[in-house]
Amino acid sequence: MAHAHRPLQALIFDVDGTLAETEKDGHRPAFNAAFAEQGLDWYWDEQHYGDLLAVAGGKERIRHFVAQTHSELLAGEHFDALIHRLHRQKTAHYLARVAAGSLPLRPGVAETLRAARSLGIRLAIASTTTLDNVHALLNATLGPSASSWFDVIGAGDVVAAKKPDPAIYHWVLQKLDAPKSACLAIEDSRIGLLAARAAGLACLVTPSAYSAGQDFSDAAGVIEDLSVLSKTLPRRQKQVSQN
Ligand code: XBP
Ligand code: MG
Repeated sequence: MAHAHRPLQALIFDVDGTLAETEKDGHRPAFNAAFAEQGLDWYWDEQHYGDLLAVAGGKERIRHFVAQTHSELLAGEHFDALIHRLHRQKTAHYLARVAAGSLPLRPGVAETLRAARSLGIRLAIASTTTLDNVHALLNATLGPSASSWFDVIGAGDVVAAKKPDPAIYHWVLQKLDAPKSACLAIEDSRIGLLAARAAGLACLVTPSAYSAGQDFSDAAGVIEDLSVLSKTLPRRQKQVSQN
């Protein structure tokens, strides 16, 4: 049975891969710089990093890598402290890259955000990455007030389980206080799509460099970039999800 059509009230954006291509030249080199700083000879090349993206969350990703390649370290007394130290350093390197302006927004992102604001469609973020990273990216690409465009920013460790777990979407939906059927999630990856769908949201996918070719059969639509969305937003505002 088709559900009632509701006007679109809110867009909920993923960050990495969706707003900007942050993984290959942002997060990946930041992890490598942190490894080097700790005197570790670990290095994630572009291809290997693509495989590691199956695990969302930087700390979780490092842990997964260690389990695969240096499992003897896992039981070490100081292992958790090492993960946290590495991740703190990684975040500092990532923030420096963002502040340097090396990570531009993907096509159509700024236009979509502006179109939504002028139509009175609310904005939110549901990301796996660290909260500071989200603020820094918005600040560097859209100006110092851009974080305030978003009614809710859900990020990082605010929930215990990362995507594909729907926890971050549940958290954002609760704060947004809008019916799910009036919200649209925007993701670039299969794990993001799974998280949004498991929270009961319609999800539009804009595949990124690493996620191209993944299975998006459960998406409300697949678009090359958000330029299309910025143009169709007025129409979508009248007619949202059919699921
Ligand atoms: C993308 C991720 C993140 C980043 C690393 O999240 O999987 O883990 O690669 O971020 P999303 P942290 O697509 O949901 O924005 O190191 O800060 O965890
Ligand atoms: Mg993503």
